[in-house]
Amino acid sequence: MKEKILERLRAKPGVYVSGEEISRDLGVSRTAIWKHVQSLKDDGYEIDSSRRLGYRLTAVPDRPLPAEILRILRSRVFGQKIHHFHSVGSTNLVAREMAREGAAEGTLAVAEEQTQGRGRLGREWLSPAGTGIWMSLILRPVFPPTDAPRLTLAAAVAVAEAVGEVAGISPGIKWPNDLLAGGKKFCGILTEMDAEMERVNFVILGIGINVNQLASDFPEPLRALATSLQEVCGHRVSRPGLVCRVLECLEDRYGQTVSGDFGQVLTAWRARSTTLGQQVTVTSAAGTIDGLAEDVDSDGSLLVRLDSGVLHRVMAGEVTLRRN
Ligand code: BTX
Repeated sequence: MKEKILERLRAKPGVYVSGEEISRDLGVSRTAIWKHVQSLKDDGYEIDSSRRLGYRLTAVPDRPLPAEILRILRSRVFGQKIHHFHSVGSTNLVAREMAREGAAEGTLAVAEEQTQGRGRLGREWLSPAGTGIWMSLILRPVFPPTDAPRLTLAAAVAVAEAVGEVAGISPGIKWPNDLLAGGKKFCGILTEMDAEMERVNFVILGIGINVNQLASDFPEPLRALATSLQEVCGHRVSRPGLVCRVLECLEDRYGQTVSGDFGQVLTAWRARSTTLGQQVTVTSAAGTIDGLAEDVDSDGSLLVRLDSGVLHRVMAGEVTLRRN
């Protein structure tokens, strides 16, 4: 009903629509309409109310609300079902619960704010209210668990493409999951899997994008490392618009990944990589290695040519560029 009322107001932007007319057309009481309008105002819609004239929509919030996303989303499956939260611990945890309860592939959890946003290896992901995109997508790929790292690469490519279109910048990808602009990180991807030996039950693809923060919004230690799209492109970026484009690009790249066309994803990933061809230090649970980041393999691992000439495969780790 709330969505239907919003559609009525949106059809006549800036013009009063009488409560009586909405009440008659939608078959609900005027009190019920008033309550839905209050709820829309809580979501950030600016609506003038007049006893005599009715309701008038004057501004739409830049929030990743289902109504704002679904009216422009052109995907087939991804994001067609959206759960929006004003504040949540972590969308990855919420999405995992939904997946366990049987939520369909493509279901999206998105939050205005995360109070316990997570990075890899238990690290923290700063997710303040109102400025970023903090979202998790449920995937149910039919492939062996060993293929799951491919999804991180596919997601990095998809987000880079979406950001490129929406913000007009050309982001780089730092292996395996950081998106960079101007040498600073604006997006991180956290891929978590629930699997048996041979079978993936589901994957939660968590994507965090700094969209409209200012440099001064980042706390001091992060300021040197992190940036936002607004900082890079010089203007605010529509969050619902970007969520849509990310979902659409993701659906395409995911399709390639699960249908034997991962080569196309790899080609796009290589073209955007800021890691390949660089002298790097890789730190992982197995220790630290130095060498040339030569390529990325079809399982998503990084191939590093050690100074000894041996080619070393890195499945997971932290890459820093070596300064000579
Ligand atoms: P990561 O482990 O590669 O990056 C985490 C590191 O990045 C932190 O230790 C910190 O140095 C830095 N960092 C923290 N917050 C930010 C930020 N907002 N911008 C730039 N740098 C930051 C990356 O992990 C994976 C992040 C995934 C986040 C999404 S948001 C939706 C979903 N829910 C959830 O809890 N996580 C994912």
